Amino acid sequence: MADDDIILANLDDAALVEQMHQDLYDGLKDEVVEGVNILLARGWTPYKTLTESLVEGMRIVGIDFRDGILFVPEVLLAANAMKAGMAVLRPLLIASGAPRQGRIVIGTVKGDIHDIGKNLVGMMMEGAGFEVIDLGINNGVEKYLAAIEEHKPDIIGMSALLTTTMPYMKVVIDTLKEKGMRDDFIVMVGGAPLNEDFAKAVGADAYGRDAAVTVELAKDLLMRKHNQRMGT
Ligand code: B1M
Repeated sequence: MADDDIILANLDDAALVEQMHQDLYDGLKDEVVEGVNILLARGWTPYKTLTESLVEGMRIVGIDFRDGILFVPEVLLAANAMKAGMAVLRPLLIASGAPRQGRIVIGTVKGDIHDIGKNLVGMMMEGAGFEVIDLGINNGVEKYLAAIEEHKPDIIGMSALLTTTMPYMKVVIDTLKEKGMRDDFIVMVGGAPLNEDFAKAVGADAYGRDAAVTVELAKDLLMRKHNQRMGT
């Protein structure tokens, strides 16, 4: 049967999720949105829907991109389909009524235009009660400095998806050190090619493996900083 003939609502959960991975792979935005809505209507939580249908679908796209089976135009379509699905989930993820936490300035670093993971982190942080100032993509150090000046954040978050752009995180952190500002902020870094060791090596306070971990770490670090200030 052609994909056009598949009625998503008639599939059971497992088959629907598998079909959504295929639709994401094929960049079929409307179908991905429809699938997200069906899962939500069946009682799936926004987070489960996000991770099992969209994030997993993009992981599969990433493998074929790496192996030269998919190319940039196809991956862009897949990314747009993912973003359309995320747009449905966003209000649900951020409307948690969580108590107010701190403020984070987050952006993808200079030379890098990947923003899906950074956007996900932003959404989950908002859902956990953080105020999120999103700088978007391709941010040079001057953009971080201007945002720090304007928004006085508690946390600075940086995202990088390329091995060629991740070293730029050190440029930002070194600049904060030079200006004597490093210890005024919690600095968190994340993105697929990073790890704990890299985060330590560049002088960040924490590495966020995924959005959920990042939220927990942020809350924890903020609490510790608060306790330090209170001298407890
Ligand atoms: Co790009 N790309 N891409 N790409 N792309 C990768 C990253 C790559 C690994 C693909 C591959 O080869 N397997 C590869 C990098 C290889 C390397 O550096 N070693 C790659 C390449 C090579 C490129 C280009 C150079 C391709 C080219 O032009 N020839 C080019 C670079 C453009 C540039 O940035 N200058 C490019 C372009 C693109 C598209 C534009 C087509 C598109 C981006 C669209 C967009 O973002 N709007 C794209 C995509 C979609 C990918 C893959 C397939 C998927 C990335 C993604 O969205 N993942 C990716 C393959 C992969 O990562 N396996 C790939 C889903 C997302 C939910 O996960 O971003 O890891 P992730 O975020 C997670 C965590 O990492 C963490 O939490 C998130 C949520 O759980 N996290 C943070 C992320 N940021 C955080 C920040 C934090 C905390 C946690 O701050 C505190």
